[in-house]
Amino acid sequence: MAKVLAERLGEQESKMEKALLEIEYLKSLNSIGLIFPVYGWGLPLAVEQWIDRLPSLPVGFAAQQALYVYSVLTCGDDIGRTDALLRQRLAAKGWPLQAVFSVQMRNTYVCLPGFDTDQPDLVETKEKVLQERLKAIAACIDRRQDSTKADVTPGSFPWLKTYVLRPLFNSWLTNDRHFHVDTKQCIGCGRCERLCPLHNIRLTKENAPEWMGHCTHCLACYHVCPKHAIRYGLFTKGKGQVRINF
Ligand SMILES: Cc1cc2nc3c(=O)[nH]c(=O)nc-3n(C[C@H](O)[C@H](O)[C@@H](O)COP(=O)(O)O)c2cc1C
Ligand code: SF4
Ligand code: SF4
Repeated sequence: MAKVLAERLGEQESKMEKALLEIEYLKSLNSIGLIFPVYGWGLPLAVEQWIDRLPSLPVGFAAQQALYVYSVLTCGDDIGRTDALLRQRLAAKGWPLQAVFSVQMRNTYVCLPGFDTDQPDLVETKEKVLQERLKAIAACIDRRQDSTKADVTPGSFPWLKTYVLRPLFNSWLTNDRHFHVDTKQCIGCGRCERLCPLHNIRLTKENAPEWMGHCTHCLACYHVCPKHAIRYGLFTKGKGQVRINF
């Protein structure tokens, strides 16, 4: 997603973990896009931590630089009030946020009853809509427009989801305590270990994954396993996987 948008806009793509922005570097930029998935109707833990490490902008800096900050939030269904959480977190650092867009993509969340990967026809529909939506978003960004309420999909009961359900979701489910591996299925290929963005998995002497307690719950390990051997408690029984190019 970030790559596609960067290409359309003629901008440079950078992974969040590598882009801890220094004030001096910011002086050379006039627009910054933050592109990340919505987890539990809010920001992924790793994104919250990244924002907290950003430099605080001096008063007047953003206006002086005419800095345009936008965000594209990817989701399976809806974002609740993630846009408000993001705006508030950036504002605490003196950062502006002129535009927030949400886009629906394939759903990766499978760890609760009733949540599963999308059926192929839904994936296809989402993909078609996405292409058109990206064109419209790129045009707005190109014109450095402010977004409107219509640019995000809060879904039903957004306040309840973000401010009541999200804290419960985070304290019970945003961790790796419930991950385990079906050792009869696991072939010890190490794909889960290599793909984990937080290096939170290591292979034991028996070549099975072991989780080390600092997880952002992206589920990349679950989806990338070629043997579908990774489980999250009992909730992933019979659930699908999305294809990950790796
Ligand atoms: C832990 C987790 C929580 C999620 N929470 C939401 C959510 O609150 N709303 C939503 O529409 N999609 C949710 N999703 C789905 C993803 O946002 C969506 O499939 C997509 O943005 C994933 O992108 P990624 O492959 O870059 O992680 C969640 C996915 C995960 C793994
Ligand atoms: S790959 Fe697995 S262990 Fe690593 S952060 Fe994502 S969910 Fe957690
Ligand atoms: S990706 Fe699957 S098969 Fe490979 S080591 Fe991890 S759990 Fe085992």
